[in-house]
Amino acid sequence: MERFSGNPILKAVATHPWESREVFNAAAVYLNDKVHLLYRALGEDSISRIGYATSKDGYTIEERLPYPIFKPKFESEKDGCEDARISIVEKKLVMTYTALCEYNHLQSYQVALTTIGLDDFLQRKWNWENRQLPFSGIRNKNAVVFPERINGRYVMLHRIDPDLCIAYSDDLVRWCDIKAIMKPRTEGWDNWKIGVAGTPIKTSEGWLVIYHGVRVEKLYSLGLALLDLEHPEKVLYRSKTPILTPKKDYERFGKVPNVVFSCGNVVIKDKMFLYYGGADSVLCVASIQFDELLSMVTR
Ligand code: BMA
Repeated sequence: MERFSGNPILKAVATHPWESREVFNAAAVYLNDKVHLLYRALGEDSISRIGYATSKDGYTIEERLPYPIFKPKFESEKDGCEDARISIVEKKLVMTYTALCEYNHLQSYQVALTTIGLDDFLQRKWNWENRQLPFSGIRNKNAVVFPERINGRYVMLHRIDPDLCIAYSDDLVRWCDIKAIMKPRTEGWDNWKIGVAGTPIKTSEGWLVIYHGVRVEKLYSLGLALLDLEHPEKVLYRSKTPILTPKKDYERFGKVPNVVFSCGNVVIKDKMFLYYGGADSVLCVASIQFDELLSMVTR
Protein backbone atom coordinates (compact mmCIF):
# COMPACT_ATOMS: atom_id res chain seq x y z
CA MET A 1 0.00 0.00 0.00
CA GLU A 2 1.24 3.47 -0.76
CA ARG A 3 0.64 5.97 1.98
CA PHE A 4 -0.48 9.40 0.82
CA SER A 5 2.34 11.88 1.32
CA GLY A 6 -0.16 14.41 2.71
CA ASN A 7 -1.22 12.12 5.59
CA PRO A 8 -2.97 12.65 7.91
CA ILE A 9 -5.89 13.91 5.85
CA LEU A 10 -8.04 14.83 8.85
CA LYS A 11 -7.04 16.08 12.27
CA ALA A 12 -9.00 17.21 15.32
CA VAL A 13 -10.34 20.77 15.31
CA ALA A 14 -9.64 22.51 18.60
CA THR A 15 -12.55 24.94 18.17
CA HIS A 16 -15.17 22.20 17.64
CA PRO A 17 -15.93 20.76 21.09
CA TRP A 18 -17.34 17.51 19.58
CA GLU A 19 -14.18 16.75 17.57
CA SER A 20 -11.50 18.60 19.48
CA ARG A 21 -9.45 15.58 20.58
CA GLU A 22 -9.21 12.84 17.94
CA VAL A 23 -10.73 12.10 14.52
CA PHE A 24 -10.07 8.68 12.99
CA ASN A 25 -11.67 5.43 11.65
CA ALA A 26 -13.94 6.48 8.77
CA ALA A 27 -16.59 4.70 6.73
CA ALA A 28 -16.16 5.47 3.04
CA VAL A 29 -18.53 5.36 0.11
CA TYR A 30 -18.01 6.54 -3.47
CA LEU A 31 -21.11 8.26 -4.84
CA ASN A 32 -21.65 10.96 -7.47
CA ASP A 33 -17.91 11.28 -8.19
CA LYS A 34 -17.01 11.87 -4.57
CA VAL A 35 -15.72 9.91 -1.64
CA HIS A 36 -17.96 10.49 1.36
CA LEU A 37 -16.20 9.90 4.67
CA LEU A 38 -18.02 9.32 7.94
CA TYR A 39 -15.40 9.53 10.62
CA ARG A 40 -15.28 8.85 14.33
CA ALA A 41 -14.83 12.07 16.28
CA LEU A 42 -13.98 12.46 19.94
CA GLY A 43 -14.22 15.73 21.78
CA GLU A 44 -14.23 17.22 25.25
CA ASP A 45 -16.86 14.84 26.66
CA SER A 46 -15.12 11.64 25.38
CA ILE A 47 -18.26 10.63 23.51
CA SER A 48 -17.81 9.40 19.93
CA ARG A 49 -19.95 11.02 17.26
CA ILE A 50 -19.75 10.73 13.49
CA GLY A 51 -18.40 13.60 11.38
CA TYR A 52 -18.60 14.01 7.61
CA ALA A 53 -16.08 15.06 4.97
CA THR A 54 -15.73 14.59 1.21
CA SER A 55 -12.95 14.20 -1.30
CA LYS A 56 -13.01 14.25 -5.11
CA ASP A 57 -9.65 12.65 -5.80
CA GLY A 58 -9.71 10.32 -2.80
CA TYR A 59 -6.81 12.07 -1.10
CA THR A 60 -7.62 15.73 -0.65
CA ILE A 61 -10.44 16.76 1.66
CA GLU A 62 -12.53 19.34 -0.13
CA GLU A 63 -15.31 19.80 2.36
CA ARG A 64 -15.87 19.05 6.02
CA LEU A 65 -19.04 19.78 7.97
CA PRO A 66 -18.64 21.68 11.23
CA TYR A 67 -21.26 19.56 13.04
CA PRO A 68 -21.70 15.80 13.65
CA ILE A 69 -24.08 14.01 11.29
CA PHE A 70 -24.82 11.21 13.74
CA LYS A 71 -24.77 11.03 17.51
CA PRO A 72 -26.07 8.95 20.43
CA LYS A 73 -29.82 8.87 20.84
CA PHE A 74 -30.59 5.85 23.02
CA GLU A 75 -29.42 4.61 26.41
CA SER A 76 -27.64 1.69 24.71
CA GLU A 77 -25.29 4.12 22.91
CA LYS A 78 -25.16 6.97 25.42
CA ASP A 79 -21.37 6.80 25.66
CA GLY A 80 -20.65 6.80 21.96
CA CYS A 81 -21.39 5.80 18.38
CA GLU A 82 -18.06 4.50 17.12
CA ASP A 83 -16.51 3.17 13.94
CA ALA A 84 -19.22 3.60 11.29
CA ARG A 85 -19.15 1.35 8.25
CA ILE A 86 -21.36 1.97 5.26
CA SER A 87 -22.68 -0.09 2.35
CA ILE A 88 -25.07 0.78 -0.44
CA VAL A 89 -27.71 -1.94 -0.40
CA GLU A 90 -30.71 -1.74 -2.72
CA LYS A 91 -30.68 2.07 -3.03
CA LYS A 92 -30.30 2.60 0.67
CA LEU A 93 -27.24 3.26 2.73
CA VAL A 94 -26.87 0.83 5.58
CA MET A 95 -24.65 2.08 8.36
CA THR A 96 -23.38 -0.20 11.09
CA TYR A 97 -21.52 1.13 14.12
CA THR A 98 -20.49 0.26 17.64
CA ALA A 99 -22.92 1.43 20.31
CA LEU A 100 -21.10 2.08 23.57
CA CYS A 101 -22.66 2.22 27.00
CA GLU A 102 -20.78 2.23 30.30
CA TYR A 103 -22.09 1.12 33.67
CA ASN A 104 -19.91 1.54 36.75
CA HIS A 105 -16.85 1.97 34.49
CA LEU A 106 -17.61 -1.36 32.79
CA GLN A 107 -17.73 -1.01 29.03
CA SER A 108 -20.60 -2.63 27.26
CA TYR A 109 -20.65 -2.42 23.49
CA GLN A 110 -22.69 -3.95 20.73
CA VAL A 111 -23.39 -3.67 17.04
CA ALA A 112 -25.99 -1.11 15.96
CA LEU A 113 -27.49 -0.57 12.52
CA THR A 114 -29.34 2.28 10.85
CA THR A 115 -30.31 3.20 7.29
CA ILE A 116 -30.70 6.37 5.26
CA GLY A 117 -32.15 6.92 1.78
CA LEU A 118 -29.62 7.72 -0.96
CA ASP A 119 -31.31 11.01 -1.84
CA ASP A 120 -31.45 12.14 1.75
CA PHE A 121 -27.80 11.26 2.17
CA LEU A 122 -26.72 13.14 -0.94
CA GLN A 123 -28.85 16.14 -0.02
CA ARG A 124 -27.44 16.03 3.47
CA LYS A 125 -30.78 15.51 5.11
CA TRP A 126 -29.56 13.33 7.90
CA ASN A 127 -32.76 11.32 8.27
CA TRP A 128 -31.33 8.20 9.82
CA GLU A 129 -34.00 5.53 10.07
CA ASN A 130 -34.60 2.13 11.67
CA ARG A 131 -31.94 2.56 14.34
CA GLN A 132 -31.69 -0.84 15.99
CA LEU A 133 -29.55 -3.42 17.76
CA PRO A 134 -29.32 -6.51 15.52
CA PHE A 135 -27.88 -8.70 18.29
CA SER A 136 -29.27 -6.98 21.36
CA GLY A 137 -27.23 -7.82 24.45
CA ILE A 138 -24.44 -9.60 22.60
CA ARG A 139 -21.03 -8.03 23.08
CA ASN A 140 -19.75 -7.54 19.55
CA LYS A 141 -18.49 -4.85 17.17
CA ASN A 142 -16.82 -4.31 13.77
CA ALA A 143 -19.89 -5.02 11.68
CA VAL A 144 -20.48 -4.40 8.00
CA VAL A 145 -23.26 -5.46 5.64
CA PHE A 146 -22.42 -6.86 2.19
CA PRO A 147 -23.49 -4.54 -0.65
CA GLU A 148 -25.93 -7.11 -2.08
CA ARG A 149 -27.99 -10.08 -0.99
CA ILE A 150 -26.31 -13.45 -1.34
CA ASN A 151 -28.62 -16.35 -2.11
CA GLY A 152 -31.55 -14.09 -1.28
CA ARG A 153 -30.32 -13.03 2.15
CA TYR A 154 -28.56 -10.01 3.55
CA VAL A 155 -25.20 -10.90 5.00
CA MET A 156 -23.21 -9.21 7.73
CA LEU A 157 -19.67 -9.68 8.98
CA HIS A 158 -19.08 -8.80 12.63
CA ARG A 159 -16.78 -9.67 15.50
CA ILE A 160 -17.53 -11.62 18.60
CA ASP A 161 -14.23 -11.61 20.43
CA PRO A 162 -11.81 -12.76 19.09
CA ASP A 163 -13.28 -14.11 15.81
CA LEU A 164 -14.55 -12.69 12.57
CA CYS A 165 -18.16 -13.88 12.36
CA ILE A 166 -20.98 -13.91 9.84
CA ALA A 167 -24.78 -13.52 10.18
CA TYR A 168 -27.72 -13.62 7.76
CA SER A 169 -31.04 -11.83 7.55
CA ASP A 170 -34.15 -11.72 5.38
CA ASP A 171 -35.17 -8.23 6.42
CA LEU A 172 -32.11 -6.41 7.87
CA VAL A 173 -33.83 -6.67 11.26
CA ARG A 174 -33.66 -10.26 12.50
CA TRP A 175 -30.25 -11.89 12.12
CA CYS A 176 -29.50 -15.58 12.44
CA ASP A 177 -27.03 -18.36 11.58
CA ILE A 178 -24.24 -16.58 13.40
CA LYS A 179 -20.93 -18.35 13.17
CA ALA A 180 -17.22 -17.67 13.28
CA ILE A 181 -15.58 -17.90 9.85
CA MET A 182 -12.05 -16.74 10.69
CA LYS A 183 -10.17 -17.11 13.94
CA PRO A 184 -6.92 -15.53 15.08
CA ARG A 185 -3.94 -17.64 14.05
CA THR A 186 -1.52 -18.97 16.60
CA GLU A 187 1.39 -17.01 15.17
CA GLY A 188 1.94 -13.86 13.20
CA TRP A 189 0.29 -10.49 12.76
CA ASP A 190 -3.27 -11.55 13.68
CA ASN A 191 -2.72 -13.80 16.67
CA TRP A 192 -5.01 -12.10 19.23
CA LYS A 193 -8.20 -10.87 17.58
CA ILE A 194 -9.47 -10.01 14.13
CA GLY A 195 -12.31 -8.00 12.57
CA VAL A 196 -13.45 -6.75 9.19
CA ALA A 197 -12.32 -3.33 7.95
CA GLY A 198 -14.57 -1.74 5.27
CA THR A 199 -17.26 -3.07 2.94
CA PRO A 200 -16.35 -6.30 1.10
CA ILE A 201 -15.54 -5.68 -2.58
CA LYS A 202 -17.08 -8.00 -5.17
CA THR A 203 -14.55 -9.36 -7.69
CA SER A 204 -14.63 -12.18 -10.22
CA GLU A 205 -12.55 -14.26 -7.79
CA GLY A 206 -14.61 -13.73 -4.66
CA TRP A 207 -15.38 -11.11 -2.04
CA LEU A 208 -12.24 -9.20 -1.27
CA VAL A 209 -12.19 -8.32 2.40
CA ILE A 210 -9.73 -6.13 4.23
CA TYR A 211 -9.53 -7.00 7.89
CA HIS A 212 -7.62 -5.90 10.93
CA GLY A 213 -5.53 -8.25 12.97
CA VAL A 214 -4.22 -7.55 16.43
CA ARG A 215 -1.11 -9.10 17.90
CA VAL A 216 -1.03 -9.89 21.60
CA GLU A 217 1.35 -6.94 22.05
CA LYS A 218 -1.58 -4.72 20.90
CA LEU A 219 -0.20 -3.99 17.46
CA TYR A 220 -3.03 -3.38 14.96
CA SER A 221 -2.32 -4.19 11.28
CA LEU A 222 -4.43 -4.69 8.16
CA GLY A 223 -4.49 -7.70 5.85
CA LEU A 224 -6.54 -9.39 3.16
CA ALA A 225 -8.98 -12.24 2.87
CA LEU A 226 -10.98 -13.61 -0.03
CA LEU A 227 -14.42 -15.11 0.60
CA ASP A 228 -16.38 -17.32 -1.76
CA LEU A 229 -18.89 -15.35 -3.84
CA GLU A 230 -21.84 -17.68 -3.24
CA HIS A 231 -20.81 -19.03 0.16
CA PRO A 232 -19.08 -16.19 1.99
CA GLU A 233 -18.42 -18.46 4.97
CA LYS A 234 -15.80 -20.15 2.87
CA VAL A 235 -12.43 -18.42 3.24
CA LEU A 236 -10.44 -18.88 0.03
CA TYR A 237 -7.41 -16.85 0.98
CA ARG A 238 -5.93 -15.08 3.97
CA SER A 239 -2.73 -13.00 3.98
CA LYS A 240 0.31 -14.33 5.78
CA THR A 241 1.71 -10.83 6.10
CA PRO A 242 -0.16 -7.54 6.57
CA ILE A 243 -0.72 -5.05 3.75
CA LEU A 244 -0.31 -2.18 6.21
CA THR A 245 1.30 -2.12 9.63
CA PRO A 246 2.21 0.87 11.82
CA LYS A 247 5.46 2.52 10.69
CA LYS A 248 4.95 6.25 10.41
CA ASP A 249 4.95 8.47 13.49
CA TYR A 250 1.24 9.23 12.95
CA GLU A 251 0.54 5.49 13.24
CA ARG A 252 2.92 4.77 16.12
CA PHE A 253 2.24 7.67 18.47
CA GLY A 254 -1.15 8.95 19.61
CA LYS A 255 -4.05 8.09 21.91
CA VAL A 256 -3.53 4.37 21.27
CA PRO A 257 -0.02 3.73 19.92
CA ASN A 258 0.79 1.32 17.06
CA VAL A 259 -2.61 1.23 15.41
CA VAL A 260 -3.73 1.24 11.79
CA PHE A 261 -7.46 0.55 11.85
CA SER A 262 -9.82 0.81 8.91
CA CYS A 263 -13.60 1.04 8.50
CA GLY A 264 -13.72 2.08 4.84
CA ASN A 265 -12.36 1.53 1.37
CA VAL A 266 -13.47 2.60 -2.10
CA VAL A 267 -12.41 1.72 -5.62
CA ILE A 268 -12.07 4.63 -8.03
CA LYS A 269 -11.28 3.59 -11.59
CA ASP A 270 -8.38 1.15 -11.17
CA LYS A 271 -7.29 2.13 -7.66
CA MET A 272 -8.37 1.10 -4.19
CA PHE A 273 -8.30 3.77 -1.50
CA LEU A 274 -8.03 2.57 2.05
CA TYR A 275 -9.02 5.02 4.78
CA TYR A 276 -7.59 4.28 8.18
CA GLY A 277 -7.11 5.73 11.61
CA GLY A 278 -3.54 6.33 12.75
CA ALA A 279 -2.97 5.60 16.47
CA ASP A 280 -6.65 6.35 17.16
CA SER A 281 -5.86 10.03 16.64
CA VAL A 282 -5.96 11.06 12.96
CA LEU A 283 -7.42 9.89 9.65
CA CYS A 284 -5.11 8.73 6.86
CA VAL A 285 -5.33 7.22 3.38
CA ALA A 286 -3.23 4.71 1.45
CA SER A 287 -3.83 3.43 -2.08
CA ILE A 288 -2.91 0.61 -4.41
CA GLN A 289 -3.68 -0.46 -7.99
CA PHE A 290 -6.67 -2.76 -7.74
CA ASP A 291 -5.11 -5.38 -10.03
CA GLU A 292 -2.13 -5.62 -7.76
CA LEU A 293 -4.35 -6.12 -4.74
CA LEU A 294 -6.32 -8.83 -6.50
CA SER A 295 -3.18 -10.60 -7.61
CA MET A 296 -2.16 -10.91 -3.94
CA VAL A 297 -5.23 -12.97 -3.09
CA THR A 298 -5.24 -15.13 -6.22
CA ARG A 299 -1.54 -15.97 -6.42
C1 BMA B 1 -11.05 -1.18 18.48
C2 BMA B 1 -11.99 0.00 18.28
C3 BMA B 1 -11.38 0.98 17.31
C4 BMA B 1 -9.95 1.32 17.67
C5 BMA B 1 -9.14 0.05 17.92
C6 BMA B 1 -7.71 0.35 18.37
O1 BMA B 1 -11.55 -2.03 19.47
O2 BMA B 1 -12.22 0.64 19.51
O3 BMA B 1 -12.14 2.16 17.28
O4 BMA B 1 -9.37 2.03 16.59
O5 BMA B 1 -9.79 -0.73 18.90
O6 BMA B 1 -7.67 1.01 19.60
